[in-house]
Amino acid sequence: MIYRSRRSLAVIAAALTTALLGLTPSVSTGSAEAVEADTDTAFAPQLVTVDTPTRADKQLLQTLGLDLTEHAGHDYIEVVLHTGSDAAVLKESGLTYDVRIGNLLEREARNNRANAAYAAATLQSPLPSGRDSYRTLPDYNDDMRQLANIRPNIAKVFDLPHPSLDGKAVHGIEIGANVRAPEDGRPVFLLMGLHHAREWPSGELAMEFAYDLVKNYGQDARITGLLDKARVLIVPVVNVDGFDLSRTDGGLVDLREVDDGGTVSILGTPGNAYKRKNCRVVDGQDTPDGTCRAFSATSPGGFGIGIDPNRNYGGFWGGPGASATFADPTYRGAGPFSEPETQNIRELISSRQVTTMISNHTFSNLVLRPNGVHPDTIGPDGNPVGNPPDEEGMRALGAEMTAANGYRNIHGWELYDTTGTTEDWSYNATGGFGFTFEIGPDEFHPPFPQVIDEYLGAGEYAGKGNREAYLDALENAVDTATHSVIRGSAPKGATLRLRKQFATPTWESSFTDTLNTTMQVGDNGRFTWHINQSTRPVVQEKLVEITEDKPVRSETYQGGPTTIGQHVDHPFTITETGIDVLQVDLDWPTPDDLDLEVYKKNADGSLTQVGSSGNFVGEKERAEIAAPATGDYVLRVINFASTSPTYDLTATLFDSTVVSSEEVPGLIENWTLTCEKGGQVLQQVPVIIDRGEQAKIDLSTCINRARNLR
Ligand code: 0X9
Ligand code: ZN
Repeated sequence: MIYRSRRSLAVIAAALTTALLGLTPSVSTGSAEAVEADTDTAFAPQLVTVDTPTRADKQLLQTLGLDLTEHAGHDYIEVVLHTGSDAAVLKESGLTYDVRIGNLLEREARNNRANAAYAAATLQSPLPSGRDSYRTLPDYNDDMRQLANIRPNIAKVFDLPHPSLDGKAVHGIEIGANVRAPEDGRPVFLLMGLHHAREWPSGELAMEFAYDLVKNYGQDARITGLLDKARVLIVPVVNVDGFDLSRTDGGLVDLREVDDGGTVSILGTPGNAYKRKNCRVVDGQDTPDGTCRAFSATSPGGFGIGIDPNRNYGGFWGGPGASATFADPTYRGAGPFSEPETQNIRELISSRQVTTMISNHTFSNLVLRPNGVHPDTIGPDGNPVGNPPDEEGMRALGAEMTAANGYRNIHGWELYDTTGTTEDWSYNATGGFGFTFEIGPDEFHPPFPQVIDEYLGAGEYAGKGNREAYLDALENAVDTATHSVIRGSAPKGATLRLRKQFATPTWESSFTDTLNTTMQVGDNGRFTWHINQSTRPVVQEKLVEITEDKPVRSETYQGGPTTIGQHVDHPFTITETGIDVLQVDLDWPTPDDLDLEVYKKNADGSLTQVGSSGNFVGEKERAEIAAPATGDYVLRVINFASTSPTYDLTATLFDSTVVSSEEVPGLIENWTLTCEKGGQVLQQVPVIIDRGEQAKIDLSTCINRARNLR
């Protein structure tokens, strides 16, 4: 699906509030006539997609004084129309646009109604926790404590090192067999939620996975086996300030629900339901606790305040796809890791051997893997960024996970360019595989039943869903083919430490990163330590390839008038093997609106969507399907809003040939392993190890010296 609706609805909520304040002198005494009269003429705030194929279009749009969202593609910009006069201004400009969400207020009110109805009708949901509604921040903290109380051998709560700017503690839960015993060299899987405040399901799914693991240890053989082999770290709420605001200081209330179909139409509360960022009010300054909530009352929806935690990580910080402007939704912050939220995750990952991690977000049904910028982008080292050296491995794991949740398995940059994201730092600094999950089809926090479906899977994914995808990721975390293992003998009770210090590149400079992890040697005097490779992906050698697409076959179909809302299917078959791209173009002469969807036909005749394009009024559509399999396809032309369209539909198969390639030489890096006893370093050795390798480490000097210590 095309991802475009990323602008905070909070802006809209706040604007609405202003508009509605005039309508609602007070809930109980408001004049019914006045309310109704105004409501009839009231403009429902909308989210629209404005077609801006040319620079001139973009510049024109920027002069109109409208609320442009930052989320824009090369040929469109999303805009919030707050009032009828906004809409009139846009219409008069001559720019064409497409209404994405016709009534934002009604949408939130509808969700609130659906949630209340579901919770009232449900005693126990099928989720591992049985919950039937979204958690609040205290709910998350209580749930983690409760899990640790119920099964203290399996679960333990930990504190992240930095409290939030508003002074709140940040907690996580560690789950594994014998979890309170000292570090014993098991690999770590990290699952996170709620970097972005409004993305509530991202925390719910992380927390449900915690319930699932804790409840099923000792019951379910697969989960028991995995928790014997690994430790799982779950931080369900990374951005505690933002989430708390979004969850409690926002939303819109449909008062017709409470006054029994009475006089008041709809009342919006000033709020932060769609806040994205953290609670930084002024760069570089902490503020008294509670400032964020107080301050946000004067800022539309809290939208302007804060730093985007998913642009503040150090890796390539300050590059494309992150804003340098404070009020922007993707504001990167004053410097790499300037925020407590990202410092917390940085220190967590730097102090453990996290071999696989997932950061949950909403929405778009995507599993995103590095890199965050297009491979052709010239990186800070002057070379094209290319694909990560582990492209194959991460793509394969992504494919496994998307077979479970039905999402699309793509690179981060295929959504849009980003820098300073969680996995672009963690993967390049540690080598541990990292993914962003964009959960759910089309809303930041949809009605709660959708959260259940996303976790347990629905339709053809029933019984799989993200639960299965997380288990796949956990399986990858323990798979020795995708990380490294060192083993040997060492003094019992000794502390082994792996340390690495290096310069992590930002877009324009670099900073010092330190990884420092430990384990304790058991009573048998042997150790097995599951670790990440010693050489960072970011400095590994790479092959930079310039490719050219050569058309192999092209078919054109012409279509005639259809009725609005109907579609025409064109069958298309691929017999050629090894095709790199199927490109489908849809063009038509009039400024109408046709959309395009591409399906692959399954053996049983059912269709699976493999591509779509539904962008702009009057703009031609293009869908690109990478590495299409042989078989039957359906090219569907949908009449979205056209009165008399004729169209040309062209399907072209391309082979990519490498026209030139250049080897960029790499570095080889080592871990420094120290063997420590009684606070003394008894031996220090460099460890050079690749992904998938296992090595025996000779620590006999440490053993001998430890003997002499006694
Ligand atoms: O923009 C983001 O931070 C993520 N989307 S969201 O709507 N949840 O805000 C996507 C990030 C994608 N890119 C990488 N993770 N590299
Ligand atoms: Zn997000």
